[in-house]
Amino acid sequence: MLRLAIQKSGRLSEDSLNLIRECGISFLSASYKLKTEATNFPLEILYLRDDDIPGYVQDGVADLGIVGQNVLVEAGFPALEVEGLGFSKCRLSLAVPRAAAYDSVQDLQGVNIATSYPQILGAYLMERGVKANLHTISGSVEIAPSIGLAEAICDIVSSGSTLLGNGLREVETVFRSEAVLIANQNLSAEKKELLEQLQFRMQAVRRARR
Ligand code: PRT
Ligand code: ZN
Repeated sequence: MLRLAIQKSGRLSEDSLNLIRECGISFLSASYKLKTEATNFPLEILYLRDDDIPGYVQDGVADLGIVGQNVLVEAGFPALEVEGLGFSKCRLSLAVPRAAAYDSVQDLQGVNIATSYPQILGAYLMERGVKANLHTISGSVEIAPSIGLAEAICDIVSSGSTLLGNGLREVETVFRSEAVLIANQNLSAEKKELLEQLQFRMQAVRRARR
């Protein structure tokens, strides 16, 4: 039996559940339950915080997971990725106050930047020879400049309306992300076979949607 970890409640949850259902896999889902077993495929679904999914799959507590590439790479396990799923597309971007002068990423030298993605942002800045002061905060990153915590931020953007609403302007795309299927790297032969069946169905669903 394969164990698949998906986000319990959030932006990935509905599309993750829909994808599994469209693969022809049936299961009962009650909102208070933290796991459920499929009735017509050897699959158990675990409902977790998205941040916990990469670590659980790395450790083999779950065999598979569906998570944003941003969370996967930030957690330090990019090698777990099996394939992109095409939903929850977004980008991790740097933004500064609308009126601030900005020409290039070099302008961030020595600047205080608030973010929930210190690993991805740190690597991006280091590649460009920029030394900034990263302040790691777990949420509401967009208010940091207006409360004097930082001169710039780096956060997830999709429509851009949150940046706009907080008087910020997007200046660099640091990372592009979508939901990805991830798998433990030491699956048994039987589990690998089941993963292949599942991937085959997922690819058929995606082809049919196009
Ligand atoms: O509770 P849990 O820890 O499981 O969930 P979470 O709150 O950490 O994550 P959640 O549900 O917000 O997002 C899950 C994943 O969805 C993210 O890791 C991304 O891969 C993806 N995703 C896609 C997004 C967005 N779009 C998005 N717009 N994640 C967050 N946002 C936020 C962003 O942080 C910002 O505050 O939405 C705001 C910006 O949106 P726009 O449309 O105003 O630009
Ligand atoms: Zn989270």
